[in-house]
Amino acid sequence: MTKVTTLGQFIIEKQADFPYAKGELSRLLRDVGIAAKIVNREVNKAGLVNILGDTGTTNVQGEGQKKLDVYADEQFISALSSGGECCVVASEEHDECVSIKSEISRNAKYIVCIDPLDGSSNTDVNVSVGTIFSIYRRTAADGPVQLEEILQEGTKQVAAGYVIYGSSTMLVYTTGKGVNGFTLDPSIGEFCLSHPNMRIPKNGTIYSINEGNYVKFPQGVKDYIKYCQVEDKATSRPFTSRYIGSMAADIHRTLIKGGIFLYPTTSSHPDGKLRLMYECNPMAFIVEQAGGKATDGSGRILEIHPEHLHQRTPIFIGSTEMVDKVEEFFQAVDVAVPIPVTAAG
Ligand code: P6P
Repeated sequence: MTKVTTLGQFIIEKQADFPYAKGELSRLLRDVGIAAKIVNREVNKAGLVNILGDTGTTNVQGEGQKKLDVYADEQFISALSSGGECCVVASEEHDECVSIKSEISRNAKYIVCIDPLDGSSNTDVNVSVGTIFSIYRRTAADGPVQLEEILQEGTKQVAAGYVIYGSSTMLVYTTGKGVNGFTLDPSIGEFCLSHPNMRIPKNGTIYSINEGNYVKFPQGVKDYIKYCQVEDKATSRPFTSRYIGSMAADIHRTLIKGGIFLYPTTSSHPDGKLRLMYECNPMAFIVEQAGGKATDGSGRILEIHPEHLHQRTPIFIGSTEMVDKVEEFFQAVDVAVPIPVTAAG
């Protein structure tokens, strides 16, 4: 009979890893898990909502049916507010930070950056979507949270994780002591430890990029894509191309099977498309903790100094040897800016 370890049990068992946290971080991770279960229930019904039509339907509170990403945002903020450990939330769904005003959160020490439902447009076609979150500790002892307390480098994260709402729902997180994955068992409503101590393979044969943007990529990235497609048995090429268009799903596959996920700058997104604070930093923390690498083409994602909340960055993330290889191509040609591509391509 294998021992079932729930997320709650695991968090408490690992609490000893945090000298200063008197259960605060444990309670915060518990709150994230609660919201993830609530969002999972609605994501799984998304198809039904589309069948029933999304106007005129109301939820149990008699509210109009909400867009899923707005719903997810509300659920995570609500769970974090009632848990009492979070003082401010920086969410993709809000231009400004959301201060948590609940009385129970008066002395809260933690800041949460979150993409409540990343890739939400994929719910229309039943493709996996995800929640991505990053947790920082306040740098000031008390008083109103200042923006610079939120704009901390990724190396300062105390925890990071993602939820993937797919064929099964999983929560994967790190607190800087390795990466662990939990699968939701709907029969008991608990996330159960299913992927202890996750490690990403040092090398891989899957590259993941939206090749529809090929003509807009920097030359070095184009060169790398062509490198992946050359036949060479010694390096198991040509590699396989896999792109889901949902970051949590593409990174989850990369973490488990090895490979590389790339979202470079393009002429339409000169700073990259993906957000630093609540997509790239948490994923970089997780992948580095699992033995992989995450770079913006010239340096560690985690060492980027954030200038503003919704800042974007290019990202090359995954198996170390594959990220090293794309950096070679990228730096050989594109250290500065994308090179305008002539019609000849
Ligand atoms: P594109 C989803 O919209 C998202 O933010 C990430 O989840 C995903 O990796 C990326 O954008 C997909 O972007 O331009 O390929 O559709």
